[in-house]
Amino acid sequence: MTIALKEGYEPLTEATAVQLIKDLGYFDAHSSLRCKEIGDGNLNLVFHILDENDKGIIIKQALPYAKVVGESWPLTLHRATIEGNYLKNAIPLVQELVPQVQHTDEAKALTIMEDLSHLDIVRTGFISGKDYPILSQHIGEYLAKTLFFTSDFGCNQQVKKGLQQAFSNPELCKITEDLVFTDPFHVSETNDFEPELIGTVETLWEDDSLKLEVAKLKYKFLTCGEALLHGDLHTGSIFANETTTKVIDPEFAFFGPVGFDIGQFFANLLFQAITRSDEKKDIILFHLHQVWDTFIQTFTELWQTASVEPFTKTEGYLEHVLEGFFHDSIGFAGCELIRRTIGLAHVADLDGIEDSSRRLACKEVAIKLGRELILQRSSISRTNEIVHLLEKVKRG
Ligand code: SR1
Repeated sequence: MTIALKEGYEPLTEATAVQLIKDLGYFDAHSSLRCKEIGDGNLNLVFHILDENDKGIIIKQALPYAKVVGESWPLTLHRATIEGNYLKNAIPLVQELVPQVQHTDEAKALTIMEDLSHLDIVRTGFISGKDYPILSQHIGEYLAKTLFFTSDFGCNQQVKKGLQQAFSNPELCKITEDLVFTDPFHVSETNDFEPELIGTVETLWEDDSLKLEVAKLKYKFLTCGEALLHGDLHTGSIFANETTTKVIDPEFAFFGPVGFDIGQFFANLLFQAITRSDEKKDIILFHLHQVWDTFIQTFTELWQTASVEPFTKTEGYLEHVLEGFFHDSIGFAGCELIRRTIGLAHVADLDGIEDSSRRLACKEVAIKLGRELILQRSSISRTNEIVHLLEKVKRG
């Protein structure tokens, strides 16, 4: 199928990206620029442009289809506008944790932003054994601030309703509804797993108690507009080094359940906890505890100092809200573990393991841990219980 392109939209090439950036005046017309398309995500083109002095800039452009599948899966260009608006306007107090946006163009579906190539993609760094000591503190603060200030606890009711309209994102939500919550739990063309896993996968498909809990989580994702989510907060959406963290790619942003962003981050840490040797996984478990501790500490401070909701003064309400967020996070983490293992859009943490018996063993653990997290989410109240479950599942 050939996609009809909208007027004013043309997918960039390395040559036209250079011309565009010169036309916009970011570099001298006579500079000699180098440009490379570096997009390794599932959806977009990403051009990295450098001048003679290695001053760089990034152009990200949405394609009118999902790159991971091809033109047979058309996809709205409006996601570039959602991403630009999220980065520019919707995240008070986390400016230092996102890339600085220089320019957006709705018709061309592009966002021009600060060059982050001095940082690593966290997933890639983790796989190579690197650590980012401040990552979980930064992400805990990022989660608490973005989610608090766009929730009814920290955002004026009229403002929030307006933001909900501006961040209506039905096509991207549908991707998550299908790929995270529906397809992996049913026979579906989008599923993708090694034949050796069929026994474990069929057990999931036949597990009605699990399906009931996934249905509840999906319903929450569909209906619960608690706060403005990033919507795709895995470790491939985060750049970092020792001191700096930058969250990228918020094109899935919409008003949804707070636990979804937290759960996606939990799950993507857990892929590392599953695949690393015992000696090397402690730092990942530290991040698991630290992100939740920082989230509740920062969220609590904001609750006490920046609330717009009179009931936040009522004893027991904060604890009730945080407990709900935690249980949801655990359930959503379980869904993310399963979908990245047997659905569309896998993670390199698992797929990159060359030894096939180790790879399959890790995938079995990811599926089984995902199942346990979904089923047991309401009785888990601390992050170290997640670790205990992981150990139990690993023991078999
Ligand atoms: C068709 S898009 C597949 C996945 O890529 C994105 O990063 C999201 O995680 C989405 O589910």
